[in-house]
Amino acid sequence: MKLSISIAQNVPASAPFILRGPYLDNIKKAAELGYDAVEIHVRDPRELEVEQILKVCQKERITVSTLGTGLGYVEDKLSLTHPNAQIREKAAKRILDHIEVASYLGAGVIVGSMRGVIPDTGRFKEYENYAGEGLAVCLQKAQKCGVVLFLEAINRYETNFLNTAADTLNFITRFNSPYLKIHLDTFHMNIEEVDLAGAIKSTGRALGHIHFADSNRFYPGQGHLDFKKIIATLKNIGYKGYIALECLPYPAPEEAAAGAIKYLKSLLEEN
Ligand code: LER
Ligand code: MN
Repeated sequence: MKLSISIAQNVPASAPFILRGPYLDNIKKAAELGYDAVEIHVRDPRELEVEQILKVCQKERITVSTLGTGLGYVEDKLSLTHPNAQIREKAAKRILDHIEVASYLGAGVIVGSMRGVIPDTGRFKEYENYAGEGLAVCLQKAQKCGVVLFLEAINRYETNFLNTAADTLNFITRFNSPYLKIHLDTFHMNIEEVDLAGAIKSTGRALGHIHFADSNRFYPGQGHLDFKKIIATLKNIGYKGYIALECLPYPAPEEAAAGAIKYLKSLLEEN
């Protein structure tokens, strides 16, 4: 399993991304620390210097595992379940832009917070269908571009839609596409799942991406999650995707980046 680290530019301290600042500098830093890949979080992917990123990645022998779309929700309030159809359309258009850029970078695209929150639970099905329609549009382009979409299960304090592995598994079956996979995040799982290992096992081959953060969203080893067991379970289901570190930058970005890889490499070797 390969290790990826989240990088972002101009985000608040409370955002769960480790390395912050210019993307090119952080790609170099991630490579120096021994990461196989970076996960780029960007509000609008058209702002990325794609050629420069590819050049640095090639030179540093590192890849871009994934593009995160969530800043489009946090900063621009775009979502696939917004009551306003024009905003739903803009959200899908933003994800399409991510897919376009991801196809150049050889990356996958995360749909996490961008699915939004269902505002009127009395009309849950209607809003669920809006998300389905938006995702279908994105999936069509993803298939054409050879980009895999990762739909993330997110805890109840951030959204009321797709909180668990079971919810997400159930939702994606309607698409029956190898280009739409489940994305788990150990921080959210710790809040939602009865049994973390059981939830991972239940996703099986449908699992495409996983975020690692400890129970407190600090880097793995700084809380009380059993990463030894989590890694053993991922191995057990034959997981071949990335483990991407999406954690708070505490005690400091570089310390978290270095501490996480040291801890996880030891567990990966021992398992
Ligand atoms: C995104 O990957 C995620 O996990 C959300 O909690 C972001 O706030
Ligand atoms: Mn996540």
